[in-house]
Amino acid sequence: MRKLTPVLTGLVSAAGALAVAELVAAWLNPTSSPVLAVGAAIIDATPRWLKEFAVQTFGTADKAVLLTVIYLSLAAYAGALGVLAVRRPSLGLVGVALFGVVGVAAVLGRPTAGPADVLPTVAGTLAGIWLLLSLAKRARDLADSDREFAEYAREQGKREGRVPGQRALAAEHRRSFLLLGAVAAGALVVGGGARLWAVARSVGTRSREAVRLPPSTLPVPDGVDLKLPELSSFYTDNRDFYRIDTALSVPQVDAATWKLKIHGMVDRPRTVTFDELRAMPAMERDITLNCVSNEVGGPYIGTARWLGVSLGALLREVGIRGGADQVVSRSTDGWTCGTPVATLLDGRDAMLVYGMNGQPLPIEHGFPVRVIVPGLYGYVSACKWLAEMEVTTFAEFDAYWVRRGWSAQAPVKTASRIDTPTRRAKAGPVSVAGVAWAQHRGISKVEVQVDDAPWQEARLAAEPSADTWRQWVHVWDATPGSHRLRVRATDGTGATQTGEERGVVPDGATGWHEVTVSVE
Ligand SMILES: Nc1nc2c(c(=O)[nH]1)N[C@H]1C(S)=C(S)[C@@H](COP(=O)(O)O)O[C@H]1N2
Ligand SMILES: [Mo]
Repeated sequence: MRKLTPVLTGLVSAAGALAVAELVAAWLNPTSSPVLAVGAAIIDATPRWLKEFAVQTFGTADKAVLLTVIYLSLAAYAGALGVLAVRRPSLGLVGVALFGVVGVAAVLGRPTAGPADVLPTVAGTLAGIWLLLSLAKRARDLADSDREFAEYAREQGKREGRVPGQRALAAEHRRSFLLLGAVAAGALVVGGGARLWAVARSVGTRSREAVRLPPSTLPVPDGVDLKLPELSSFYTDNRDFYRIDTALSVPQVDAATWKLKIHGMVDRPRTVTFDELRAMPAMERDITLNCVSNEVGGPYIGTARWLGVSLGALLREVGIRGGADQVVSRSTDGWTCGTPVATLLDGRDAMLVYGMNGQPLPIEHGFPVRVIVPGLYGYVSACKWLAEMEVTTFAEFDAYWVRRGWSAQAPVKTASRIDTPTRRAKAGPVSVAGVAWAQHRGISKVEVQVDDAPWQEARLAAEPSADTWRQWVHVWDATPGSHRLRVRATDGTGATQTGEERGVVPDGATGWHEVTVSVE
């Protein structure tokens, strides 16, 4: 145990440093936490293949995995620093300072950083230096005493532990462990408390609680939900709606001070406040949103009732100049996406959204305002925590994911998914059911194939508009044994979903979803 003291010294000092940094960050600005800033910098620097690997391997837990890796690396570094500091305090000091420099660089590298954002890292670094130097001195003194006692015992020819004073030294060791434990526990309470406090008093949470929405005026469409067990419901609950973004800490925006700046190649640049947006004619639509990173059969898709205003109307008001072909949306945390002007103005229900399924837009889904454009993947349209729209050209600007190798143009591809059965079924009639989507073109047909038999047409639920997914069901007379089920959809233009298998890069996966079912 005594041998571990230097390592523990490093670990405990780092925990104390992080706790102080989190506390100052919670009080100042939660996104200025050094760990989150380092994580955000790593996310932005991640090459496409690694991002793909992360999303495919960890799904929406990719952020938790990243934070775990950061904490584990920090722990390894801190443990090594502890060993170093017990031998050479000056090296320990340099090591903590280096940690501080990396933290400050990461924090300042954030697109929204201000000079005050370095304070949490600086405070944490100072606390870390103080803790490491004082705890390491204590550890060194104890180790020195251990050595002296051992030497003395050897000289006197006495057995270890029989030297006068060694009992007191053992007590001293115990006190030292207690001290380390106390600092660690204090760090846990301070750091964890700071995080909870930051979330509870977060600007976004409080601001969102103050938003009142009018009741829905759009009737729930008839016959869109077959209400079959295991089949995705037509509307996706907000808490079940997939979440994909680069934000390690969710941006906290106050609706009261929120502004949308519309500028660039426009005749009448304009700034819109939340109150002004709420005063515009409201528009409510059921629209399906999906992610380009969704594999065939994957979960990154959902349908919600969105409340907001017409984006097309607003863009007509500001007057888009000739030659402009791209609208770049930028979020408060600096993420960007580029949407074709032609798509935004072709009459489809492109929206600035502030309500989702009857509730103010959830913070994770972009509070207070986001964009929704039916028929486009999220990464080229659905900017959350919207701050700015700049009218420009595709030649002039590459948005966040385009710079990382994804297509600038990304209309959604016609696709379909089998929700049930997944693995097993009982012989006899079995409802094979799922969803199909081709937003803004609509779904005209869904077919199911069992093994190598001819494709059979499924029964379609109602479709309120071409902008949502469509449920389907096919009753299959299942016979014992293992069977392969496949699905394919045909969109509103009459084009059938391709069976050619391609990955998600650069503009969305293709191929037929298939499941193998064992029937008993
Ligand atoms: N600010 C911001 N908006 C963003 C993103 C992001 O990383 N940052 N990701 C986009 C992507 S890739 C998708 S698929 C949708 C997902 O929206 P959701 O999380 O509400 O489902 O948001 C889009 N809007
Ligand atoms: Mo996405």
